[in-house]
Formats: sequence, structure tokens, C-alpha cells
Amino acid sequence: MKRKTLTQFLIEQQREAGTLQPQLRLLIEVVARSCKAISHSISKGALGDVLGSLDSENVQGEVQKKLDVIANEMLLEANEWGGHLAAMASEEMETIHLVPNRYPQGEYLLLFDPIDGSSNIDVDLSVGTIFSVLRAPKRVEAQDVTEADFLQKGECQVAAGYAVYGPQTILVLTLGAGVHEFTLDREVGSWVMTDTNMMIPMGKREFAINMSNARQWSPEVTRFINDRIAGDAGDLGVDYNMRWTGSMVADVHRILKRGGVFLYPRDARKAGKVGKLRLMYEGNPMAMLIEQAGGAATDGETRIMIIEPSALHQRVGVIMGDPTEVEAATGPNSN
Ligand code: AHM
Ligand code: MG
Repeated sequence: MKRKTLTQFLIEQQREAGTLQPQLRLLIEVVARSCKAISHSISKGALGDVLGSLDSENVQGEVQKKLDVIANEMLLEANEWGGHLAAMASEEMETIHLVPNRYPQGEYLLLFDPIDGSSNIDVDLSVGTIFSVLRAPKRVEAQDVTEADFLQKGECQVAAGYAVYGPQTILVLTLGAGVHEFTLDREVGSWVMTDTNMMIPMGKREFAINMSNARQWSPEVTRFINDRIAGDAGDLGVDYNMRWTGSMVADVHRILKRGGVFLYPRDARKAGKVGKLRLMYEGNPMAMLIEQAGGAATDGETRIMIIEPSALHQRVGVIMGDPTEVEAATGPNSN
């Protein structure tokens, strides 16, 4: 069977389905090409002198890995000249990056986490890139996009996706009508469709959470996890399995493929800190993908996709995956 490439899929969407604007098609192609280059850099490891940390910290106060900065630069450089974007924002940059005046300005805004789970890089475990695409609000000529223009609800996303750099390099994408997976064929250099209209397998008994934060969880999350740890000796009467990779991309990808639930809930670690993950370039794009695949995604109370953002780097509690499990962890009002 001849498989479809990402380029063919996008052209079909543009030509036949009429659902894909040419600028958005270009944007996805460019992001996918950048992910290919990032994958190449990651795979060089110590031979490419890309492992380890820099002396710098990002806006979140986290030490930057060399590859955080390399991947950030790759995405910026690849995306600024094509005419499809007005501005970009990233986990690794304090504020937004405007497309320089010498290039045409496009209709879209791109947000990304260049390397998600970057503490995994140095120990050769999976990491990923997450991206979210919004429409730039229409502006009068020469007025620049501002940070406030990025503060749109997850529901406003026109596309979202991630790449996983694992045993295979995979790109998972939604344009708002289903979730599709492409695997990088390194010999040919193209993304080849390997799964389409992906749906989360329901009723699977597997959860993902960092147990070392247990003392800071809410009573609902504590009860949910305790029930599952009790397994067949407890009220549920069945055993559960647990996985935690340290990379949200890898954990969420596993849930898309084989079911279960992912939790990085709000916790009581620091006053005013509502979780670890970031809404705009982690919570929102993953919530869009999960919902498109039949799942649910909440912060514990509110559906992530309808949270009104107040800051570019704001954090959010995340509980996503099989809707029955999400409801069991949060109560029925959170969707
Ligand atoms: P990062 O974007 O700085 O790498 O942080 C996000 C990552 C997620 O991918 C992952 O789920 C989580 O942080 C792991 O955190 P912890 O080390 O607390 O388990
Ligand atoms: Mg990250």
C-alpha cells in the first residue's frame, strides 16, 4: 500500500476539503521541517556537542538545556521569512518574537515549547516539540502584534500538534477535524502518514502522574490515585498500571495510542502556583488533540480549552485522557 505523505495530506485538505488556508498549510510544512531538523540535532547527542545545560535560565526560572535554545532558534529562523506568520511565542522567550519588517507579515500566530521534557535529553529518553496555532487579530497597517493578541482561549486554536523524538520520530497533528500521525522516513526525508482519525482507546487502566508530588495533591486527586493503587484489593476491584516518562509529549502520545489518563494537577507546592505545565503552549495544544481524539482535558474544574488566558507563560493544572477517568479524578462538573 502506498502511504500518504504529510505534503499530500495537506494539499488534499487545501484543494479537496477546502478547509486549509494556503498560509496555514505553509506554516504546518515549515514547523514539520523544523521538527525534522530538531530530530537530527537531538540524535547526534554527545557527538554533536548538543547535550548538557547552559548557564542561562528561561523566563520560568528553569535552567536551559543547550537543545532548548538550539531548537528554539531553529523554529524561529525557519518560520520568520515565509510570510505566514505575524509573530511567535515560546517557552524559552520572555516575550513575543515579531516577524522582522523586512519580511511579509502573515495571518497566524505560532506558540511552541521547542523541547518538552528536556531533562530527558541527556539520558537518551523521549522528548518532544509542542505547537499551537492561532489567528492574528486583524490590525491596521504597521501596527505590531502585542502579547495580548496571543491571549486567546484554546478553543480559538486553528491547529495544534507535537513531534515525539523517541525510537521513531513522529508528528501528530490536528487541523480541527481529527488527529493524524506521521512518521519520519529518514531515508527519504519525508513525513509519512501512519495513523489517521486517531481515537483514544477507552476503558484502559493506566495512569500517568509524578508520585513524588503526592503530599501536595488535592483530596480528589489523592482519592483517585489511592483507589487505583489499591487495585483489586480496593473498591475498584481491578488493578491499574502506572507510567511516567517525564515528558508530557511522550505520556500523552501513549494515551492517544493505548488509552488511560495523564495528570499534572494543580498542587500546593507554592502559593499562587497552579501546576507546572503552561497553558498556552502545553495545556491548550494537548487539550485540542486529546478532545479531537474523543478525550477530555480539564484543569480539575474547568475545561482547559475555555480558560481565559491572562499571561503568556501562565501555568495550568492538567488532567487529560479517557473522559471516564478524567471525570473520576475531578467530578462531573469539570467538562
Ligand atoms: P519542560 O517543558 O520544561 O520540559 O517541562 C514540562 C515537563 C513535561 O513534559 C512533563 O510532564 C513534566 O515537565 C515533568 O515534570 P516532573 O519533572 O516534575 O515530573
Ligand atoms: Mg518544555
